[in-house]
Amino acid sequence: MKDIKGKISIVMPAYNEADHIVFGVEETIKTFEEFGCPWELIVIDDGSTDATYELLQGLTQKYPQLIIKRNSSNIGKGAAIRKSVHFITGEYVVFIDADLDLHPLQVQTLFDIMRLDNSDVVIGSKLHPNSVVKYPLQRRIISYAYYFLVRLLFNLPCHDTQTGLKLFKAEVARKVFPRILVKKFAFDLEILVNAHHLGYTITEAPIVLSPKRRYGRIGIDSVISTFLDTLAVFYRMYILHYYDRIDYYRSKNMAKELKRVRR
Ligand SMILES: Nc1nc2c(ncn2[C@@H]2O[C@H](COP(=O)(O)OP(=O)(O)OP(=O)(O)O)[C@@H](O)[C@H]2O)c(=O)[nH]1
Ligand SMILES: [Mg+2]
Repeated sequence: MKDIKGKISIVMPAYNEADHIVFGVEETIKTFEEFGCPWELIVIDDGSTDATYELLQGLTQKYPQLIIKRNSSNIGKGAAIRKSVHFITGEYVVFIDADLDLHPLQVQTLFDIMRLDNSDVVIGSKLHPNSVVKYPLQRRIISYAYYFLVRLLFNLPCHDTQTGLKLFKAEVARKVFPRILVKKFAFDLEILVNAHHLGYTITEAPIVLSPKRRYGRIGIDSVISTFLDTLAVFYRMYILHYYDRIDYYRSKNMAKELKRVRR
């Protein structure tokens, strides 16, 4: 990795990825070895019902820096990412999808942009003018519609919040991830809304996206839950001011819990 000093913690959420996980892990490791920087790879298997976990276990002997965490049941990508903050030990945090629709070589571009723009967060964006995105029309329409919704509701300095390749300075991740409440796909938005709210800078990077699956797995239920969760983030940010009073809410919950335990 050019001009970057410090360890990189790569967080790879995985759910029912038996077809892609071995290639995803090995290719990511190979890429970071070639970068020549210190790294750790944390794969979070989120209650997969296929062979994902067994395949991951098979890889741990070969790769000692590979850390596997497993949830006994599926808690959602957002909840899994939130959990990852407890395990990261690097100076930088990279999210990457296990299916490797976005090849890890592109992480170099994200680091270059972080350095040049002095950004705290750099996100891959399907809507960047230099991005190459081989995406079905239906997904493009959903992407644009979501961009307009986010633009209407939030004053974010980015267009596409949902791409599965993101780079954070670790101190930003440690500050922001524990604030996530969204368990499913709108967690990306919740992270960026909070990072922006806390004054961290966010820059977009071009990406090359080549989907492995002919038919995406994101169904109408995910679209609806993302829409509802997005409204919930808006409500918490601008009406409830939850994120500003997070410590107050947490201490209130703790007081309630103490009362319950003492009873
Ligand atoms: N931890 C966790 N990871 C998940 C969950 N659902 C999906 N993922 C992972 O999140 C990443 C993105 O999910 P995908 O299903 O590929 O979503 P997508 O890339 O938008 O859609 P596709 O076109 O189907 O690839 C992959 O690495 C998945 O394994 C989940 O419930 N929990
Ligand atoms: Mg994918």
